[in-house]
Amino acid sequence: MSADIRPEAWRLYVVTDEKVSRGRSHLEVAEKAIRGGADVIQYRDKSSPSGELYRIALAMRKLTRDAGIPLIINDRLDIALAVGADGLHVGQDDMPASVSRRLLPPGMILGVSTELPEEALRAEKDGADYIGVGPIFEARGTKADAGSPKGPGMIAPIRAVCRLPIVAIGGIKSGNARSVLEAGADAVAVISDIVGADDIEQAARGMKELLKTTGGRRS
Ligand code: TZP
Ligand code: MG
Repeated sequence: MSADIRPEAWRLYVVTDEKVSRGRSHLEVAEKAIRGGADVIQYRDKSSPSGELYRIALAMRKLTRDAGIPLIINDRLDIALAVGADGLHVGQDDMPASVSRRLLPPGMILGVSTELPEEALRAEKDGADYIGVGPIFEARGTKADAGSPKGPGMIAPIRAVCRLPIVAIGGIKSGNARSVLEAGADAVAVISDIVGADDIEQAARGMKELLKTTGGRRS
């Protein structure tokens, strides 16, 4: 039986980032995170030239397909299409979600980063399949332009207007992940706490266990 790759089934969403991976490649990070139980991998690469992005994304595609895990590409619709990724994730300053939706083949997942209820509402109208909500906690090390953290309390007003799965992001660690699910998120997206850990696999496994035993909206 093939794995359920829909956003509704996600709990642990790991986003790759070579700035905090201490010399480990996107591929190595993803491989270890998957072994530790990541439900979905986002390839997020703000620095490689397009040819390199394509080659890495292709390798990530093979890795995630073999593992039965969905692959989401950050920002780059062309790369997502070129490697047959499962989805694309865009922010408020990227190609508009409505345009991305129109260009993506049916069935491809579209995720949109939001901070405000109006943005979440708009993302849902534009055809998003899930929304990223954050920054919940401090995230400047991995997102230079991250707004100030708003705390888990930012989730409820978004939950109230939007039925899409919510993936909370920004400074999420094992010590605060529970509060995020309890505030109404369906899943957590993590960069530093897993990608920057001494033992990536173990960090992912610890977070996954914790999420499994925390009552969120869908438990
Ligand atoms: N969007 C909002 S915060 C953030 C992104 C991509 C970075 C989250 O990284 P970390 O290290 O898990 O705080
Ligand atoms: Mg973006």
